[in-house]
Amino acid sequence: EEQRSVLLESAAQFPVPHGVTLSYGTAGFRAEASKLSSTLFRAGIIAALRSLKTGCTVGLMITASHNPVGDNGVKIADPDGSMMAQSWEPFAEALANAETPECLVELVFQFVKEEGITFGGERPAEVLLGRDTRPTGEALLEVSKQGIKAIIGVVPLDMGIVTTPQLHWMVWRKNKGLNALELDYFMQLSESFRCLIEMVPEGITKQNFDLRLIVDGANGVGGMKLEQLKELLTGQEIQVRNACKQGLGVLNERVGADYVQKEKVAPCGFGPNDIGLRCASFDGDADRLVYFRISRVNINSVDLVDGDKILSLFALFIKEQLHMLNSGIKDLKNALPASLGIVQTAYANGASTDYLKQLGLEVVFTPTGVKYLHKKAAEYDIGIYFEANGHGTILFSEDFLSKLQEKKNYFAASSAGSDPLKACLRLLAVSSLINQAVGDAISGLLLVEAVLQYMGWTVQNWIELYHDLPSRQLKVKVADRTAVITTDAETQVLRPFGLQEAIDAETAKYDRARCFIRPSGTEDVIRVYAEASYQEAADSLAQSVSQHVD
Ligand code: NG1
Ligand code: ZN
Repeated sequence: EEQRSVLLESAAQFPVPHGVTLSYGTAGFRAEASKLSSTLFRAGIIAALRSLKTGCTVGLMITASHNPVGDNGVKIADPDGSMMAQSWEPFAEALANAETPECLVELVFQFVKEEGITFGGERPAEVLLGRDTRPTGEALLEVSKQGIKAIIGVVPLDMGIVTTPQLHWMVWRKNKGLNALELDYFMQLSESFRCLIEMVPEGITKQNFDLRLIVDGANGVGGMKLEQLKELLTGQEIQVRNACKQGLGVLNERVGADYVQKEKVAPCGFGPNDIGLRCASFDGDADRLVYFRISRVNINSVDLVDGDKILSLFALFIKEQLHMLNSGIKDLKNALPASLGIVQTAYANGASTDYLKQLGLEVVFTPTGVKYLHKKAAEYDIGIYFEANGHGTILFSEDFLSKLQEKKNYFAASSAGSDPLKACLRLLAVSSLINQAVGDAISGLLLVEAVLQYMGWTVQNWIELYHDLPSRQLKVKVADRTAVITTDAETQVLRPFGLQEAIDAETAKYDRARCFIRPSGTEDVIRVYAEASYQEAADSLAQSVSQHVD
């Protein structure tokens, strides 16, 4: 009864705005910030209930990632640091859209009953809150706290301004009973990075490996944090631009990974003086990373190194370490076989998929959205997943990590300095450098740098791994995006009837072409993707398919 009145009273303070229906999409709830108070209050409730249900710490991150500064949003992290279980999304959506405090209370009580959740149990329940640098973040965070506190027995813990991956990492660590402060994050990253750099083969460090790297922080939280972490790194020359300094530049405005990847142009603050240098770009909450190089041919455009190529670099390195680990082992019982899986979406450039398959790797596809990729990657001993837009990471199974640890001890005792030992150490360092909870631009960047040094590669070498097929992405505004239903990892349209046949007919007009459409999970649009052997073909295929969608 007390619970009921607390909820009624606090919910009344945050009425839902008229005419706004929210869905918990690929990235949680997202909208124009002024419309989000009731949503953030309710997200607080959802997170609190999730914590009660799981008996663990969960996370609530306030960000709209690469979207304009006027937008904001919220997503909930589960105890293992991954996205909130999909089975809770319908409840989250219903709660966010409940029109009155009474409806809200009914929904909560009904759900709590179904899920067998008890209020104010003995287990301490806690929600870690974080936000990006958006000016609306602080007020929205306060509102979320109200929502959390409206559930008796749950406490909010404000982690302040953090990157999305930092918050997910903190949740994951906390539930493992490990130190989970920002400093712990920085220490873990810098130490594992140092370990990888120390094991770069002799000859390479002595060569003229160009240590210079320029990073575009998207005027967001990532650049700010990298500036701090940089102080702990040795032998790395990182220059951060668009680092979110007061009054200098707007978040995500003509900067950031999304802009660079989609427009294939240099972000603000980069110019002719940077020609030939290795550059990288984060998105607004630092969970996406792309690399690029200012084009020598056309100063306004860039040679892009997207998520697919980062994935390929990582896959190559991991494969090589696994090979090294098992090569020269005479006694089979000392071998450590590992399943290695590569996870992509339909947006992956076809040339990257061909390349990975040529390496003999197992490549699988899931629908767009981190939650799908992450889940699939977790099925392997080592699963590497990336979206073309630069979101991805490498997951190591607990079981494989403990075997690796055993091997390391064994080799350290029997064959110090051997290749298998080095491979063990490198793989262990990668597993602690790369974020196990979610894609992380900062840790991804350090791994790229370490692998490039290990290979002794320039950006040019990396770019030449394979040549991207020309592609085009368009979006079409439609009255109801849910009218489009897809299957087969979003590569085939089921509804409306006849649309897939039309896409097939258009695609057949071009050589080596591929095309698919899907409803966006974050915007009210249908996205169209086309790929072909030359740019004009990709453009015109995307164009004509867009007309069928309209
Ligand atoms: P939607 O709007 O569902 O396409 C976009 C990205 C996803 C993912 C989410 C979350 C593309 C084509 N889509 O989703 O990959 O990153 O945002 O931020 O880039
Ligand atoms: Zn993001």
